[in-house]
Amino acid sequence: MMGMMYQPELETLPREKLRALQEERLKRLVVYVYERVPFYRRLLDEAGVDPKGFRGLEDLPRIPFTKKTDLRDHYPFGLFAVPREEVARIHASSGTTGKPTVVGYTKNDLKVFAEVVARSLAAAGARPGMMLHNAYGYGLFTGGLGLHGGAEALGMTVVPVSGGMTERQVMLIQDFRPEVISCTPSYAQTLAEEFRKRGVSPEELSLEYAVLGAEPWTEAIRKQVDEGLGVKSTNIYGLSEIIGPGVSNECVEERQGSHIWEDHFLPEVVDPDTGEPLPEGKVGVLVFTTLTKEAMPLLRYWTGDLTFLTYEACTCGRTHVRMGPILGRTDDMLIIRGVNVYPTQVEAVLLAIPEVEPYYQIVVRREGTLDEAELKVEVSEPFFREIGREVLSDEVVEADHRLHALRERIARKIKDNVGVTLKVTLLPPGQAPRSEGGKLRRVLDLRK
Ligand code: ADP
Ligand code: K
Ligand code: ZN
Repeated sequence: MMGMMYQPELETLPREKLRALQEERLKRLVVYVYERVPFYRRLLDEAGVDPKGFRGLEDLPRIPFTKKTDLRDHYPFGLFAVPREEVARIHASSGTTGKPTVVGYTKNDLKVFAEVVARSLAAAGARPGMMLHNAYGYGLFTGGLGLHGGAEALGMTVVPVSGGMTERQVMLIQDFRPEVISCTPSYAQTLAEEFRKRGVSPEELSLEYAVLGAEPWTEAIRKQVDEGLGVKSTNIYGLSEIIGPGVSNECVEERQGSHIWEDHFLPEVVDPDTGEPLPEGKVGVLVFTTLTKEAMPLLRYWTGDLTFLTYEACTCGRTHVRMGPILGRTDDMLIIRGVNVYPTQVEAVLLAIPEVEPYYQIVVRREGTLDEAELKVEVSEPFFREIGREVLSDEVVEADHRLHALRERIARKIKDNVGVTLKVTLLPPGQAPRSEGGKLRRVLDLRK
């Protein structure tokens, strides 16, 4: 059975027509950014790409990649292609340093954002009139408002719960009886576990579909969520730089790869070392060119996400290419409960605290269904002497108000600046891992 599509003509466009549309939009885009964004004028000039003679898709590999560092170098609005007054909304996500990655949207960009999310929700099984329990975080993060706009465009009833406060979420799901939920896969696991603890069986729940993303997940997690909540869950993928969630979504019919909305986002998969485009099916770095963005269009944006593409026809009737699950990343970005975290951001916070040294380690574990992250950090020599203790065990820290206050202050500053809660462990000087010549493992990800 063929499910409902939000924009059926566009979603089933034959490959040649889709390609022609991409070709036309790409040529227009290259001229647009050349005229409006000094960074791209320089980049294209240096690469010897003349926008007037640009032949479209076949010339695409001649354009250098845009990377996250380019966004940082032009913080906050330096890559905008329109005057600030024409920017209708700003979002931001974690950058590689203390500064966030800032993105902007014109009115039309927001319309496109809502459309691609509406397509994604419909692909996930949602219908006009259904209720969406949206447990993605609202705020600068694109998740909450992104899903919200798409659900409204589709004609759903939106409950903007945002993240956290699990007790309340559980109550609202039972009282309001939503058919669809959107959140991170790990939070869906938490909710499933909470219902089980309360003796609420999946059959009693109104939920039918779950739209899960913002962090990597597996078929094992899918099975757990599907059984625990009594839903069919699909993957939603996206990143703020390209638009936010809704760059791609699995169709509920197949759940075999996520359809990338190719009329707006042109994907490539390239070799992580050489940058050469890879053939269909080969794992490499996912790269996107935004074909219709006005406020902050990007050429060949290096996502750092590792996956593959398949152009094989899908039984759902959509012609748009599918991407596999995200298999890893090329940089040191950690995703903790959906929040992007770079070790360098944590380091920037530590540098501003005189009682500690920037010797630290981040250990991430999966406790039950939730990510638990611990920050081990060394206190400074003078501070350690002042405290006059031999060890800094949990009991010692609890008993000494100076240690206790320091630990709280570090945790609060990290929460405020990085957006994630870390359990802080204080170490005496010299006890955090040091490099022994090779690359220092500042991050220990024990989740896999
Ligand atoms: P989002 O709001 O989509 O999480 P961010 O810009 O904060 O956007 O983070 C984007 C990054 O999050 C992606 O580059 C990717 O590493 C990760 N991500 C987003 N969605 C998924 C997903 N469905 N599966 C795996 N990783 C994802
Ligand atoms: K994320
Ligand atoms: Zn499909």
